[in-house]
Amino acid sequence: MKKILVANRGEIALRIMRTAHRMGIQTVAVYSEADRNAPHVRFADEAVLLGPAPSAQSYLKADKIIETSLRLGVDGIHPGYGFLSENAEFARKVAAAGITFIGPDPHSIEMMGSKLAAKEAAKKFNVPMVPGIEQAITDIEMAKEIGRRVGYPILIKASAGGGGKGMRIVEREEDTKEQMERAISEAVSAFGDGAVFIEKYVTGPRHVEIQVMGDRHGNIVYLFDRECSIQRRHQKVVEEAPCAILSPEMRRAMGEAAVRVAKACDYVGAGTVEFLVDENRDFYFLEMNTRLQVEHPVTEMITGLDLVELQIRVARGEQLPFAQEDLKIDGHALELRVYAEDPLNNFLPSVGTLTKYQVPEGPGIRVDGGFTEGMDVPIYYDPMLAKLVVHAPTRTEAIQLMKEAIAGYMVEGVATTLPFGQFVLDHPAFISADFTTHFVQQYFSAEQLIESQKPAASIAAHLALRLYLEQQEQLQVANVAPSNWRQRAKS
Ligand code: MV4
Repeated sequence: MKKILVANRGEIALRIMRTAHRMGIQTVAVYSEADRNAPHVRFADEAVLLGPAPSAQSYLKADKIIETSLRLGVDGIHPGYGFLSENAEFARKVAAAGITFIGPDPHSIEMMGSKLAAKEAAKKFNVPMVPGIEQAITDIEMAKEIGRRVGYPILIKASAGGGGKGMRIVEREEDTKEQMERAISEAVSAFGDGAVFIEKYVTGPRHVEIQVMGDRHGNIVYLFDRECSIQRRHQKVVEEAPCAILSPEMRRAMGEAAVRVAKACDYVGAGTVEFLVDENRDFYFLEMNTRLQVEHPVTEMITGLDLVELQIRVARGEQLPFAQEDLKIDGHALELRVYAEDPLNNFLPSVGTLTKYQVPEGPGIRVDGGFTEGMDVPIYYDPMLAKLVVHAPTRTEAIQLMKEAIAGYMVEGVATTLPFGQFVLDHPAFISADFTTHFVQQYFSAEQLIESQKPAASIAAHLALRLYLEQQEQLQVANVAPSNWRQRAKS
C-alpha cells in the first residue's frame, strides 16, 4: 500500500495520516469548502476539494471519493469514524473499484448494522443477551406477552437503529400498544425500516465495550475494555481504559465473548463490541460498531499499540503481529472529549473563533486535535475540538494528571466542556468508580458546576487580588523613587 486517501476530516483524519506517514505511505486528504485551510488538508501530501460545506455535498460523496482515488492512484481508503465508515454500500463500491477498504468486509458491516441480525448471530455463538427477543415484532399482544415474561420496564429498539437512536422505554403493560406504534412509525421514518424488537430495560447499567482486532488469517484478539458510561444524551464525554470494576475473570469472559461476536460476522480489522453491565455485574451484548472509535486512544495507551497501524497492516493482508497471550494492560488511561459546547447553557454548540488556543503537553499527555489558534469552529460538523488523553500507572494518578492537563489547556473565544470534565473528575462517584450511564443526569446541572467551581474561583480571586496589591506596591515604589511629585501634589 503506497497511497491512502482518508475520507474524513478533523482530528481523526490527521491522526490516521500521521500513522500512514510514519509507515512511509503517501496521504491524500479530501475536504469541503469550509475546511480549505484545515490542518488535515495541510498535513496531507495531496488534497482534493469535494464540494460545499454540508456533509451531504462533501464528505458523504461516495462516488466522488472513489473517482478521486482512482485518478490519484490511491490503493487504500480509510473512512475514519462517522460519515461513510459504516456504509456497507461504500465499502462494496471501494472494493469493486479495486481499492482496499481499510475496515471490515461489507457483509460484516451489514450484519452488525442490523441489530436483529447481530443478535441472532451472537446468540448462536453463545454470547449473553438481555432477556427479550431476537425477531422483529409488530403484534401488540405478543409484545405484552414478552413484557410479562421478562418484566417491565421493557425497551423497544429499532433494528436499524443503534447508538441509542430509535429506543422507547415502556414502563407499564397498558402503555405497550401506544409505544409500539410510535416506535414502529419512528423507525420507518428515520431508517426506512420498521423492524423493532424488545428487551428487558436494564435500569442502572454501565456501558463497557471491548476493542477487537482481526486479520485475514482467522486470528481475532481482544484489546481489553473501555468504560464509557459517562455520557450525555448518547454522546460520550469521559472514557477510560481499563474499566475500573472488572475482575480479571470478568475481563477475560467479556473479551472472549467479544471475540465470538467478531467471529460470528467474520470480522477483519478494528471493531468494538458493546456490552451493558448490570448491578449484579452480569454482562449482556448490545451491538457491535464496525469502525475505529473516537475513544480508541485510551486502548492504545494501555496496550502500547497503534490501532491505525494495525488496521493498515491487516488490510494489506498481514497477520496480526501478536497473539492474545502476548497482550497485557499497562496502567490506566482517561480521555476527555473537549467540545465547543457550553456546559452552563445546556451544552449548546459554542461557535466562534479560537482567539487563544494552547493545548497542554508533558509526559503521559496526548492531545488528538484538529484545531489551531485563530481557526473558526465550523457549524457544519461535530463540534469536538480535541480529545485530551492521559496515561499513568494507576487510575488515581491518571485522574490527577487529567486535572493538571485540563488546567493547562487554554481556550478563549468559545465555551468548552473542559469545566464539565473537571466536574466529573472531582465527583466522588467518579473517583470511587461507582457510577452508571445515568451519571450526568443524576449529578450534573449548571448550578452544580458553578458550585463546584467556587473553591477554585475563590483561590483565583485571592491570587488576583494579591497580585494586584503587589503590583500596586511596586507602582508606588516606582513612582516614589524617581520623583515624588504625586506626594507633593497631594500635600
Ligand atoms: C439498553 C439500555 C438498557 N437496557 N438496552 C443506548 C445505546 C445503545 N447502544 C443501546 N443503549 C441502551 N440499551 C437495554 N436492554 C440502556 C441503553 C442506554 C445506554 C447504553 C450505553 C451507554 C449509554 C446509554 C444511555 C442510555 C441508554
